[in-house]
Amino acid sequence: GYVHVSEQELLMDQAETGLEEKPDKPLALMLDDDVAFLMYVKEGLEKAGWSVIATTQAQKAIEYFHDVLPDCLVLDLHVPDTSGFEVMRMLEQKRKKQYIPTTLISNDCLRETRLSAFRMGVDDMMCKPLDMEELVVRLERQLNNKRRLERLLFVDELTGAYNRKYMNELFAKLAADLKRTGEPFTLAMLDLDHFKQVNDSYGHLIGDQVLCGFTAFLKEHLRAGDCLIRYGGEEFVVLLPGTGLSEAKTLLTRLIDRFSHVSFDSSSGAFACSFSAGAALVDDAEQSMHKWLEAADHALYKAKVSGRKRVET
Ligand code: GH3
Ligand code: MG
Ligand code: MG
Ligand code: MG
Repeated sequence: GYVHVSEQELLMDQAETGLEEKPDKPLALMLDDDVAFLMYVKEGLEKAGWSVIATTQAQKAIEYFHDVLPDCLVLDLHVPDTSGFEVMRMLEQKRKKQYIPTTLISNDCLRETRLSAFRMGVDDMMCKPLDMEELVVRLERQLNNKRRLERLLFVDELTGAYNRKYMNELFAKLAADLKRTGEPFTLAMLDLDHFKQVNDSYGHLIGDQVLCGFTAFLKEHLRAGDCLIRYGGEEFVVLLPGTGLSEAKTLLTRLIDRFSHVSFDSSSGAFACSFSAGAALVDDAEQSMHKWLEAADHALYKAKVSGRKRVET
């Protein structure tokens, strides 16, 4: 089911992937020992629509970084007892896993400084006195690149649902939340019923349209914090934070019912599809994601053998 998506379509799709729905402002984490300068930049960025966490202490910057995971880092090269480089070194492991564009701001813009900065892996560098407008433009460019990269990494091309790579990341985060708060969440596996027959009767292109329509339907009906993942061909996983098993079952039953009213077009007339679901309660942070996927898959199997178009736990 490979479909070529043009650049234009990809841009249009941005509006529909959860990544872009995020209404909250982009977050910059800034370190500079010059308080007046720090405040000046913070205010400038905030005016341009950013949230800014600003600190004069390198140690604090590192703590905040782990707590909030900013969209970008703005580091002063010269801070007492340490340097922007040192902070980057300390965050190296984390920066390897996530793309957090880092801008270095320096008093000197000597060739040697610039070379070391870019050799260290900074993404951008600016000099003092700072051109505020230029910083904003540069950070926006970085943010766009970051969003674009995340889309390429985490979003399924055909449907616009998240992919398994994203599921791994999100599951780890939810498991960490569970460990901290003790609040379980639900993992459900959804599978279109007799989807092979859709392909066989109407062709693969119509099959693809059903997959896209199914995704659009689910996105419309899931709640803001819920996450939809295309797990495989016509199999989807939904992660439902803060949702227990009986609530999830109610939700999925309602979705199954509503989806039966969605109709798809084909050259031989309109048709409807159904899906089945299996849900598992994730209530033990020590267990691997694999175990919960297996549990949900087992429940899904029960739903299939007991007649489809239903949810089991
Ligand atoms: P069941 O109710 O038991 O789930 O039956 P099923 O026919 O849905 O299940 P089966 O696993 O036999 O078939 C899944 C089909 O999904 C087979 C495969 O060709 C189709 N499929 C997988 N990925 C895509 C895709 O990207 N596009 C299209 N059109 N079809 C796909
Ligand atoms: Mg300084
Ligand atoms: Mg199926
Ligand atoms: Mg299947």
